[in-house]
Amino acid sequence: MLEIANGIRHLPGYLERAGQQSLVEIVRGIVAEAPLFIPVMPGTGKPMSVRMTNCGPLGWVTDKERGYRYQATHPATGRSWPAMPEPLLDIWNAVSDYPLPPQACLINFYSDDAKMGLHQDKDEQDFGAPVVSVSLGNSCLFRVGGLSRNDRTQSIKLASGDVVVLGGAGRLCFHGVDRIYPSTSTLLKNGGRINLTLRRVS
Ligand SMILES: O=C(O)CCC(=O)C(=O)O
Ligand SMILES: [Mn+2]
Repeated sequence: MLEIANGIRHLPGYLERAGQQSLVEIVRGIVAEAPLFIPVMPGTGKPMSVRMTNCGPLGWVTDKERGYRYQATHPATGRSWPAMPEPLLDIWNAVSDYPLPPQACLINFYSDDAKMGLHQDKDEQDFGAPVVSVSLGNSCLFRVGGLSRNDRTQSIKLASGDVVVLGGAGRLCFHGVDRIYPSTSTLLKNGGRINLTLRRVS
């Protein structure tokens, strides 16, 4: 376990290969029920480069008109999100140090040229619970800063099977994904990276 900054923990290789493979199978099942959508920026409608879906009681969605929010149904199908799978609850229970289960798991699909700009996770009401993130597939360069956008940042590589916990004073730190490193993992047949973020919402 590496403490990157106040309350931000990096657990390299938390999941071994078999655990990573079974999560990928689970994610495929979720995507079959709850298809990936392309999120857009509120206001401008500019598409992000990641594709997303969710599982659990609530899912994070965004559109031009209504912006970032959590809702119980898929924006395109109108159906409830698939259930939170047991292996993700196990990870949360092991690393979150929080008494209640996660309410949302956002599933991000990065193609090898996708990235995610520096942002805070602040669409939740409960900042007492950490955000727990699981990386699968190709490695990425993850950037993490402080509580204001202009604070100094540091960058770490996240590899397949790594877990990151944004908790405590680090819960609201700015973070983002600057780049994906192609061909750094054989987990996903078509390359790219999957990131799962477990969150408490309310
Ligand atoms: O892909 C990652 O490692 C981070 C994802 C993230 O920050 C988010 O979905 O809010
Ligand atoms: Mn985030």
